[in-house]
Amino acid sequence: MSAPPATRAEVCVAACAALFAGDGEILASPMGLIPSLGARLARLTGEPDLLLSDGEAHLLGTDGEVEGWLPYRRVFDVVASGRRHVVMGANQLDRHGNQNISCIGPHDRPTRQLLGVRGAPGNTVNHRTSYWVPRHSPRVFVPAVDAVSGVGHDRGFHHVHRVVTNLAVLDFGGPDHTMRLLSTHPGVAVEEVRAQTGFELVVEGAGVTRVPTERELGLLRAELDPQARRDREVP
Ligand code: F8G
Repeated sequence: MSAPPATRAEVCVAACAALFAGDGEILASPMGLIPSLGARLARLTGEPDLLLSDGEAHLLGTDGEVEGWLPYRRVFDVVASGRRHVVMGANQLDRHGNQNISCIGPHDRPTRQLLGVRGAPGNTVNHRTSYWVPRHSPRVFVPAVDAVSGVGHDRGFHHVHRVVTNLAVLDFGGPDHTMRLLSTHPGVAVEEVRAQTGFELVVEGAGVTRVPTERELGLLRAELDPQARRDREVP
């Protein structure tokens, strides 16, 4: 008997795993559950050399065994070396890939104080950066961010790779490295993505996001997330 079809959360995990395709032996730094499951799935499938951190002081295998020592201060050396791929969250993102996790409203009198820029500027100028957005909406995808935390393509020479959301996968292959729709998840219409994006999106040539294979679904359901926590993040 074949397994139940992939859920939206599982499509998102596989899309996050695909972010790391071709990365080789670098440090994966996924923020949040779905990107973390994606990184571990990538390591178990196409990217066996990917280094996974517990976010504190150790490198871990996919089943949690300690493989190495990576204290917090050393993370900065890895960032500077460029051998890292971070998947960050975003309160706001614009079409150039500028990200805001700092504040909402004017910088001198914000209506909401958020996380602060954190490691975002250093990440975006030093190494590959992707974003995970669990609720694709015009509140997140804005014409201009209120503060720049992660630096976009219009502000420097670097690589903002892709954005994975609950609806779609996007990259920066539009004119002048602007945001482009790569694929919509199965069951999502291009028009829905357009309606949930607060700026004009390049949509020509967009396909449908790959559905995880039976092997990937097996790993995800039996080993990586047997309690299906993924379904709570993306219903
Ligand atoms: C809004 C909006 C919006 C939110 N428009 N309003 C309102 C209008 C909302 C709520 C309120 C709060 C290298 C490295 C680092 C390090 C080192 C090493 C990093 C340097 C490690 C430590 C460090 C950065 C990593 C992330 C962020 C992960 C998420 C969050 C989120 C949600 C950010 C998306 N658009 N938005 N509001 N960090 N987190 O109505 O109002 O504001 O809203 O890499 O750190 O320092 O550097 O954020 O927001 O990647 O992804 O989930 O704060 O939870 O609660 O929704 O309800 O209070 O009225 P949140 P939320 P109210 S790399």
